[in-house]
Amino acid sequence: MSKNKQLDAWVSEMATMCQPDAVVWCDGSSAEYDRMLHVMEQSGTAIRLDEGKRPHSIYVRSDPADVARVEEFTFICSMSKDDAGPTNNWKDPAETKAILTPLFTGCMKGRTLYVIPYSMGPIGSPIAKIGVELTDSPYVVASMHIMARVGTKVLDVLGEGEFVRGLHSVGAPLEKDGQPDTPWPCNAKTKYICHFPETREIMSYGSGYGGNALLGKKCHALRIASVQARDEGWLAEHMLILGITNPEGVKKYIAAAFPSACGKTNLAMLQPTVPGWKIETIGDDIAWMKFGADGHLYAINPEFGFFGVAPGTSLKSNFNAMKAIERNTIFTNCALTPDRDIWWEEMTDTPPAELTDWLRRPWTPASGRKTAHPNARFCAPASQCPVISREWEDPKGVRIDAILFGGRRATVVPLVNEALSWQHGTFLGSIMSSETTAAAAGAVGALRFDPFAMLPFCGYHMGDYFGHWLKIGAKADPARLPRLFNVNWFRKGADGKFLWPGYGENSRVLKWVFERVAGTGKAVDTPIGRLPAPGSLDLAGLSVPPSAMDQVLKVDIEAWLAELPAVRAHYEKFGDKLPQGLKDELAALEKRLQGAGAKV
Ligand code: SAT
Ligand code: MN
Repeated sequence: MSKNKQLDAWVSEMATMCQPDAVVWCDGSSAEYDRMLHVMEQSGTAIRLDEGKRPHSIYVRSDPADVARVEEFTFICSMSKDDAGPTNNWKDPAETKAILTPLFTGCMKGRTLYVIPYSMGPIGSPIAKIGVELTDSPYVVASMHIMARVGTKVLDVLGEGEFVRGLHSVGAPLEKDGQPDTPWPCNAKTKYICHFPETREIMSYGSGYGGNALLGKKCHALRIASVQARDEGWLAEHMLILGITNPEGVKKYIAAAFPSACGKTNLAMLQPTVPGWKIETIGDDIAWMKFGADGHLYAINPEFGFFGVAPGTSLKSNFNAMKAIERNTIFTNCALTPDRDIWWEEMTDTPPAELTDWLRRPWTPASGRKTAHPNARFCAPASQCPVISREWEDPKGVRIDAILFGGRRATVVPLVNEALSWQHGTFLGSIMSSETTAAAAGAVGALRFDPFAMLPFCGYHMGDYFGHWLKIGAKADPARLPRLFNVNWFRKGADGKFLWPGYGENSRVLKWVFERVAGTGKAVDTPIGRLPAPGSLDLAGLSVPPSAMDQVLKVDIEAWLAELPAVRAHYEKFGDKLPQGLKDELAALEKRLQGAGAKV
């Protein structure tokens, strides 16, 4: 029970429909978290890791059919189909409820319904928003404890106020008394991740994994919040936030949009190779940005933890993440060592001699297959990151001076490119493309347009979303807006190898971005934007040969011209919702490229 009549009425209505054995209101205490771990151990969902090696941490393996977000079964159920736009699956809200009601009826039999009040953002921050997730999964309860601020303190702030309603079920009722549970209950046949933007509701059925089930994250903080942001004049974005301090002690904040599993967590925590510079983390996945009274954009990280991709994470690639996951962490779909610790590809140079893989099979380095699922995850409190910024919980947020857009592009897109204006930067964000990763079910490595890294997360018509970005720019003082950049760490040479070492060396690019914002960095104009002037990118001590640097920074006119038909086809999808400003930018780019092409 709460002080909020609407909340109480909704919980009792949902409980009547779902028919759980019990309803538990989560208080957010550490005793409650421990109870959830215990429940998971008892049911076979989790194995407690060795207390000496990985204190207070558990290891979970999901059903092999429930390992990633399911974009195919993710729906935006706006009143009008047009509002969902061409990049979302749309379903009529009434018809969807007619499909979901029978599925949810009795779906929690034999289980407990947990009521999780959560705040996305520091509790009481003017940028934060409150939601309530109802779930029958103890794994979700424990993960939400890490990923959001949860419990009674949220209800105290909520009072009689509005909240986002999220109903989640694994869709696996225990019909008969004493029916044994499976280690990872889910519904192998039916999954629906549905969003009702007008009524600020989420209904998620059949999956217990990540973004499908932790409703505060992608469903609320991006899909529903993007609609709220459109209506209220702010930005809800798939971006990390970092602080960067130069040797003189001047600190600036940068937000950066990259698709899932493209290195946001690594960039947010990177250890700079440039002497004297410092990077600190504010967030690794989501940024909510609002204008402050001074006309600048201020960002908060609405989350409380990291839900990061495990494989590839090592002391070399992300020292700070490895430190953050030393304790109090939930690991999913990694491999298990004989002494009850976890391992995944590239965690150490030499794999352990023996493991149990994520599919519970014995594994040795000779097995010839991966031991962790490529989308295996760690879920750890953000406060455990050694370089978490002092300001990360500042309710007013941090002032953003630069925004980066980046994808995985083996060709065409150079290491860094500064937009000529906010409109041009919006254009660069809108034509972002990236090779797909294991974060979503489906093919890996296929090139797709992923505007602003929001393709799976924008809760409304992407053409209107572009228009919203342009409006944000138009209403601001250009001198106070963040500068916009495009980056690409993933360009490859003719031999198929990465040209740029990435990781800590990306600090060289961040330094140039910092200096551009500070007014000291030099750039040259090219047809696609402003690239570092010769000598302005700090390459001291870097072992990349000059020929590779030329390639990584190359503006390949022919390749850009060859890309334009695909850009045009991408734009055609948005019909008359494509803002004129972006049509103008495309025409201007084409003209500049043709002019440059004619000169060579
Ligand atoms: O599964 S999540 O959506 O939380 C992770 C991701 O795809 O970014
Ligand atoms: Mn993400």
